[in-house]
Amino acid sequence: MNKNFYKRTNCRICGQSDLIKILDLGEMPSANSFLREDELLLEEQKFSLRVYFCETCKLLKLLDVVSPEILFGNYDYLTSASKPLAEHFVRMANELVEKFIKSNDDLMIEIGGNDAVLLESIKDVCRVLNIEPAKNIFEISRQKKVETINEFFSKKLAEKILEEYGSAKVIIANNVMAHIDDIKDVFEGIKILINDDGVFVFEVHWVGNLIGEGGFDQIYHEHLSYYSLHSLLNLVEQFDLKIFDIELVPIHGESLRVFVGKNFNVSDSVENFLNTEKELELNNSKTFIQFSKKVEKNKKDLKDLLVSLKKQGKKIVGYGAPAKGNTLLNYCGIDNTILDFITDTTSLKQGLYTPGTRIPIEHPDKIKESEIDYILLLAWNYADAILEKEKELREKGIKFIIPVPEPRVV
Ligand code: JHZ
Ligand code: ZN
Repeated sequence: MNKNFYKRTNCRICGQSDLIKILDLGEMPSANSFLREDELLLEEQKFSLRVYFCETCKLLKLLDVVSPEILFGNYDYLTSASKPLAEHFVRMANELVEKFIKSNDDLMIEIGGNDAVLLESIKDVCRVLNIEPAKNIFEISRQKKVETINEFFSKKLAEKILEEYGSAKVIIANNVMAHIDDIKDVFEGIKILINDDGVFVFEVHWVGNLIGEGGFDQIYHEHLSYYSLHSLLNLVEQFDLKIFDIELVPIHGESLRVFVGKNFNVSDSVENFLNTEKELELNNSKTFIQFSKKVEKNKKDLKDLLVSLKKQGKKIVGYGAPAKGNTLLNYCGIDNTILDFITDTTSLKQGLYTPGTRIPIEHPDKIKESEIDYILLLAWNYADAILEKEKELREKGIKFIIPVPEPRVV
């Protein structure tokens, strides 16, 4: 077996091997493997990006699994670089403290807490522990005086943590549940680490947004699973745990905030949300087949728009270099002949090039210094905040293009 990659043959929730192929986005490099200048002459490693649906447990997913060490061992994504996201996590931390933390000896653990934006904000209220596997990021978390373990979370690690720190009152996992192939091992670990009054709270992008108002560009190798409440119930019920509450939160388009515990009363929100998903037919493969047609049209319309603007001599740049942008750019064939550069607030990304399409990433000031006509908003999930922040550019006549779910010029 290739140690960088393996192809699953069955569903990671229910084991079914008879799966329906929904979409093929072709081969592309992993979305966060930004290139240094000296790497531009080297050939990039590319992996297939194909999406399948399981009729049995209703999970939409990838079967092409790139090794987590390649994807996350070194990671250029910093939570703190996106102000709206950082504010969202600080709010979440306070809400969780209010609801579940009773004493300053209680332990709050975050799985994949990145540069510790969330835990740092409440580190004086209770004991906190970040489990961050990226070698270049866990140090940032420690510098913020947040206790941090530089490992991937697993059942084995949960046993060690229990021994060393005791059980957790709250375990958080934001934007990481989609990334884990052996998701059952994670739930085994959660079960070990929380007591009867402990909660596991996670946020994960909602598949209803992926196929609806959001964009197909959320599909990339890091995102192995595209969860609905339907599929999550099928997963969680295997572990003597219960989803007792669920909310839809306006982050990354729309994400699910899911509350899991052992002995909590189940709120009406669970049944209500299940009904919402039934109305949207998220339990039906036909819905996803229709979505795949929408994706092809999105690609064609966006590429046609950009090519026609280039023919008119317009200068176009990108705004934000999110992981999802690299799915969009690679799948639509938008490279450095169309976008002159992309700006990004993440210091780690500035000076690098986008994987596959090799567009240079610059400091945000570069937009102000350049004569440009259009901005392709790759970080479309922060559209409201960015359009407000960049009022001056728009007043100068520069137009923004929101690329998904269909291109819009604003
Ligand atoms: P953003 C991340 O994906 C990473 P990405 C991860 N794979 C995941 O699961 C999803 O989230 C859900 C920049 N920016 O948050 C900062 C500006 O330049 O949409 C970021 O590089 N100016 C774990 O990477 C990028 O855009 C701005 O004003 O798709 C946004 O990345 C703002 C607000 C952001 O996630
Ligand atoms: Zn399944």
